[in-house]
Amino acid sequence: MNKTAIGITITQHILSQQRQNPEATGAFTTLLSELIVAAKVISREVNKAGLVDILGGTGDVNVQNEKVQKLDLFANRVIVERMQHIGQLCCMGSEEVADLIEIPAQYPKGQYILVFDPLDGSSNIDVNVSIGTIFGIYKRTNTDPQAEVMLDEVLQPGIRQVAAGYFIYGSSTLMVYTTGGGTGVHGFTLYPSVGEFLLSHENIMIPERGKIYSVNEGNYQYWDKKTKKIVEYFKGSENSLCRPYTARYVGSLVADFHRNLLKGGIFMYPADLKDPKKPTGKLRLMVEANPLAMVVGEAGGYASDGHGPILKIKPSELHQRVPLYIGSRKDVEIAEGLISGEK
Ligand code: FBP
Repeated sequence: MNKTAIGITITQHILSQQRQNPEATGAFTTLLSELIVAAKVISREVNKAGLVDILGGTGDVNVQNEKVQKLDLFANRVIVERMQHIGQLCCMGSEEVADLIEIPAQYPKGQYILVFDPLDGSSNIDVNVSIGTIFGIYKRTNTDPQAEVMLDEVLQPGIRQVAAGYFIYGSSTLMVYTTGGGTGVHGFTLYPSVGEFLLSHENIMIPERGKIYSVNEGNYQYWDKKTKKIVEYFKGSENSLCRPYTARYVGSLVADFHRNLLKGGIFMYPADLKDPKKPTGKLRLMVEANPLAMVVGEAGGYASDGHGPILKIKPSELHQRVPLYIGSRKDVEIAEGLISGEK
């Protein structure tokens, strides 16, 4: 790909990927390009969050029974408003909205399904810690574009995603995405004065084994024996490193995941008994685990619920939660082995 005076832009990159796919119609390019516009708007708002009345909560709780932050709502609204009119989607699913988001009748519909977490790490918004947007894209299973979208069409296993990725709003704004199938995982950094995402991390591959473990040990007492054994494995010396892994935990999934993607390591949000109503952990399968599982898989890593691949789970509901072990393949396989008792 020809490098221009400012480097390789995300649009250039998406178009070059499109040219490699003979069936491509440009629909996917339009979809991704509009999502990027939404992320730029969110990034601008996040960057000035401390200056305007956008910090703090709305006083409402969302479908997850969690406090809604003002920026959550803003991000959700921006994505829905940007994406609903492009004519490439048949519906959307958001962490912030209980049911499927339909495409208003006045707009044309398309063959893609977008699921997203508009602002991940919302508990970190007020304290200026990196937060992000996570997304996964599927194709409809029903070939009749006019047919009404049924929830079951959206509840596809993560392996069916045609693309996935995330934006991080941190020291700089970054986009990382993949279209799978060996096309690789690529990172782009927003160049503020140009307002364009430029290729900064090409073909990201995660180290096979890491030196970092990320988990909220504050939940230790709510874990079962096997889960405690996993964390003790990484923080002890009887492991592949013969010394403790380094503990790092930001509390924003995108930030913890991204660090480990570049440096190697394992992020864990195990099942816990903290909230008997949520025995399967905190993180959402469709809008958090699946997109990151596609990214890490394409980068040579692995994502498991402790018993098997996240990407193979058939979702039973839109806001289903799963235990998540994700990152360097050998580290996640260790965790899986300790849970299944093979280790
Ligand atoms: P949301 O902010 O999108 O609800 O995401 C959940 C999350 O904030 C993740 O980003 C993070 O990994 C996790 O929850 C932190 O949970 P805890 O505070 O229990 O460690």
